[in-house]
Amino acid sequence: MCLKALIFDLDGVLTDTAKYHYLAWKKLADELGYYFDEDINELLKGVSRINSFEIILEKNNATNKFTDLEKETLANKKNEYYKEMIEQLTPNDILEGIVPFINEARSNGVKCAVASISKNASRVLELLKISDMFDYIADAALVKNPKPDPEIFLTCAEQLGFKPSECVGIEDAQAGIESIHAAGMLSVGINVTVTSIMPDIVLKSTSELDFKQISEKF
Ligand code: B16
Ligand code: MG
Repeated sequence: MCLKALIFDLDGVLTDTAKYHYLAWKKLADELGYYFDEDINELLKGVSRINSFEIILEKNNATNKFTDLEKETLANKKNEYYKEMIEQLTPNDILEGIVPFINEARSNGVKCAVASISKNASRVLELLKISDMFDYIADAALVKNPKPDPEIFLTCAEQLGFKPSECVGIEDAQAGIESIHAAGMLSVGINVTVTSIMPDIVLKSTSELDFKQISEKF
């Protein structure tokens, strides 16, 4: 079996948008008088917007405080804060080692895709000026079952025309590693802090991404 595709998560793998997600949720939580800190933010990595808000409510014993419509309105408010913040992103915000790693993969005929459940993924990639490096970018709006379900990774493999066993998924979040394993792919974990399932390849940062090491692991 040889490696045909690399499927990247976005937030925490291609760039560090977690800090903007944190600041935007913090702003909303402060307005609502709710507690929110970096530890709770860790639990939101790779989790969809509405499920993230549910976690914040749960941590504040406020699960039944709002109707579904109110929850959606408040989560959208956080998204407006987030959208304003990410406009600061530039190619300097691409995480270390990502561009040479993708270039080496592409020059070896390996296809690349993005499997982010962020509905802002296209805008982020545009601001980083790396959209053209990917053969397929999943549309989060079409994903019915967010991570840890394998749907988004399976969709990427299918759209690229490869079997899951020919793909490697690269993730920074526990929910993402579970999603990759459920899809039947080899996983690379970047600084995964919450781990009930260990990634197949454990890295501390994107600067350790090594194309030869990953292809040899196949
Ligand atoms: P949005 P990923 C995820 O992106 C983030 O890790 C997570 O914190 C965020 O809640 C989610 O996207 C939804 O993002 O509100 O922009 O649609 O890690 O899958 O690239
Ligand atoms: Mg992520």
